Amino acid sequence: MGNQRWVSVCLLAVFITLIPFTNCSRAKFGEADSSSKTDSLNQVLSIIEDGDEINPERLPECDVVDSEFPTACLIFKDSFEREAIVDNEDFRWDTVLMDKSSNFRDVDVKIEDSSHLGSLDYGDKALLFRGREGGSTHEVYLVSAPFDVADYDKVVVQYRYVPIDLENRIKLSWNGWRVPEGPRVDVCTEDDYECGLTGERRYKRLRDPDNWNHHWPEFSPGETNQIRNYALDAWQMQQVVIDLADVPEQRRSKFVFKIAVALDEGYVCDDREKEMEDGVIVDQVVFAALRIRPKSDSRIDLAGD
Ligand SMILES: [Ca+2]
Ligand SMILES: [Ca+2]
Ligand SMILES: [Ca+2]
Ligand SMILES: [Ca+2]
Repeated sequence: MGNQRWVSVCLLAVFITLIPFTNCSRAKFGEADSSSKTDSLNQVLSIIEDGDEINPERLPECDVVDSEFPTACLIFKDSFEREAIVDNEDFRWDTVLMDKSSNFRDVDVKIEDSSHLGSLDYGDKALLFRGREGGSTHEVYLVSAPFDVADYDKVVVQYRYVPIDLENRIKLSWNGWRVPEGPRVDVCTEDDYECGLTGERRYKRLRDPDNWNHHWPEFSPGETNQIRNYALDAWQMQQVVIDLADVPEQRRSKFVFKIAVALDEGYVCDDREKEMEDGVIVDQVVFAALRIRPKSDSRIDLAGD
């Protein structure tokens, strides 16, 4: 891990040094604006080196990026300013499912507005994940659509969230595992069927950790946070950088992730007008791609010049 990181940083340094002196590289930049290239490059470095928060407004969209050089670009962002989380027109999300199938009683994720949630940073709506009061403990999954990221080296999933009184460890009902309460990011590493992206009773495979790599971002429990009654600075950022070298090649052209939230409780007495024993508010999901080295099919001739 440490070595790979150093190799990446060294390669990047070599390319930055060579770019002004290499004739062919100038041609490959085409008409792209040089200040946005520098900006994009700086973001690659600051994300990889420092875990800096991605500002999606500063990134070019990936489908208009044709640079073969290091870049950071935006695949999508979502601030949930609508009614339904997933609709047919939306290229971003595939589905929302519970670990015991869809529409499970009192376990849910819904788009709610600020009058129900409290202060929001991005628009007037956000996602609220909740569990159910009593002994049951569940996970809720927001599953992305497939994306072709084969031309990139890393992808980043980032979101803002408010943890509401979460606990360090809870025990999942379906398998008895102890997991931290709250959100994480899972990446599909098998075929569509194995990951539960197709087929009957897909939720059983969707929750199978043999088919998904789990990424656990740093965890903030928010003991003093309460729905409708938290400070604006209760909003935290979670960011997961996924090295595509860890994702099987056949999955890189249809990369799928899910935001999984584990919770053992929800509203007090399962009454949405009451406070929450546990909840997670999520907003401003950002999905970005990073290219650290040139595309393999168009390498710079480092020996030239
Ligand atoms: Ca929003
Ligand atoms: Ca429960
Ligand atoms: Ca709690
Ligand atoms: Ca709890």
